Amino acid sequence: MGGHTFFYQYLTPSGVCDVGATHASSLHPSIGKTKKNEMSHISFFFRIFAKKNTMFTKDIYINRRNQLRSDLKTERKDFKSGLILLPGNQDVSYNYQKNTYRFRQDSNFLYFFGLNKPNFMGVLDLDSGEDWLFADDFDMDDIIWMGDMPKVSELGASVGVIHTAPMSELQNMIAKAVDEGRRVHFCDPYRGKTRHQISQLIGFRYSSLKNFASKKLIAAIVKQREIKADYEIAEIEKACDIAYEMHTTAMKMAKHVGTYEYQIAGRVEGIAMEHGGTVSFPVICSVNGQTLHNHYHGNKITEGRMLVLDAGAELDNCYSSDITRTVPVGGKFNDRQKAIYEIVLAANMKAIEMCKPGIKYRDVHLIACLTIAEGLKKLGLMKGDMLKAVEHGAHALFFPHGLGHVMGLDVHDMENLGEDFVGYDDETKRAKEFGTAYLRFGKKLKEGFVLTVEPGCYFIPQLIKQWHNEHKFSEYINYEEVLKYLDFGGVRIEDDILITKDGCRVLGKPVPKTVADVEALMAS
Ligand SMILES: [Mn+2]
Repeated sequence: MGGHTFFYQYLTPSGVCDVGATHASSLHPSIGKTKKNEMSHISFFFRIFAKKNTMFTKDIYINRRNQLRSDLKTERKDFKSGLILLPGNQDVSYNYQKNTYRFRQDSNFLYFFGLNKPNFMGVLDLDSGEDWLFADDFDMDDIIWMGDMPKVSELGASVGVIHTAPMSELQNMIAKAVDEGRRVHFCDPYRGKTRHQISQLIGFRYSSLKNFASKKLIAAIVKQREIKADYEIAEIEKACDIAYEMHTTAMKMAKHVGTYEYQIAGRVEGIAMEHGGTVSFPVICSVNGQTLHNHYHGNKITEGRMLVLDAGAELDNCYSSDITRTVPVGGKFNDRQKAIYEIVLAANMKAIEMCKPGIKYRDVHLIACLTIAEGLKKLGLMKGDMLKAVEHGAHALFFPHGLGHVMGLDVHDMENLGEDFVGYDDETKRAKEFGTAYLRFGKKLKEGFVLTVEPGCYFIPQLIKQWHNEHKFSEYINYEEVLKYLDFGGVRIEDDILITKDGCRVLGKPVPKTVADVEALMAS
């Protein structure tokens, strides 16, 4: 295996000729339908097997850049002049320099410049209104190892950028701007290489760079990216349909006692890759679902356990999905499993029912918490006034995370810009209580938001024992009963939804989630 092998897949053999075709597929009639059960098999297969495309038409990128520039220029005095720096990602080494991880483009760069290749830098000039792309053309060595790449000028033209130049000239442009007293605006980078690159270019110290990052730029980007256009929703829905295949395949495999988790995880990841992309985050596949992000896949699945699979697809253009299902190993829920599962399912469905523009997602989260608490009270695991229990955070023993997050080009969309800039605003501040403090997104919903709804119920032995020893919330928690569930594991049920004009709809082909539907699929 050569060091450059991973690179091949990012070079479209037809180069820029692919550009634009996606737009046609986005006109498919599945767009605009409001009920998930209207989703026909025909549209599902159309989306799954439609020709894969990497980019939108160049007008989309031109408009996105112009919108960002004009939003900032009209609303912000300090953006009347200067440069906006939008760095693309570089390759990252795995175990030695030339053996790199699969390349992942920066999502801001992808959103505004569309090119899914390493070593590009985008600049928006606020004074001249020009857009610039800086990158180096391939030399013969690059061509021998990695194949040909269209000229940077051709790639620029494919996304509506007329001004392109070698990377070395970026330094001159920045130096000139700094000399003229014009500001260079950027978002705080999350990768060391990019942090180093920007520090060098502007002349700030690496360690203090974040103090100079622009919060106003971040706010403007969030405002633009959080509302998904129809053609973006079509892409996200393709990713959801791939997740349908991943999850239903895993469910059928989980019927077979004695299978190893890694066999299921491997198949699931393979399905994502079969569709030209990859997984949107490392697969969570475990019979120890009480560990929220369990990436250990070495267990044999056994009767009496439940398998949590939290997995989604990322398309070749990086739009993603994120779905979770929990199924009984062997294919039949026992009574105890069914009881806990039904509580989480009720929370999932009630939350989805509530989602519409104008409602705060934190309120939806709290209703999901209440649904879980009331269900557990019926089972004898909690006691007392459940409204007060949720207010005080007692439910967090069982549901210690947030209800969901926004999703798009990133599975946790724009999280690199800072979770609080994305999920909270002046009106809704992050809560401080254990559990609700982990809610990534709490602000008011708007039409065009895409987010996950993922309640769960977990029995984390260490946490239960700690709270029990401290007699924590003993007025709300019946520890004697809870201690009988230390061997249970956890249940999470997650769907991806789009906020519509007056409600919401679940994206993608519905993955079975009622007890009857899950058992029927596992028996098939
Ligand atoms: Mn999620």
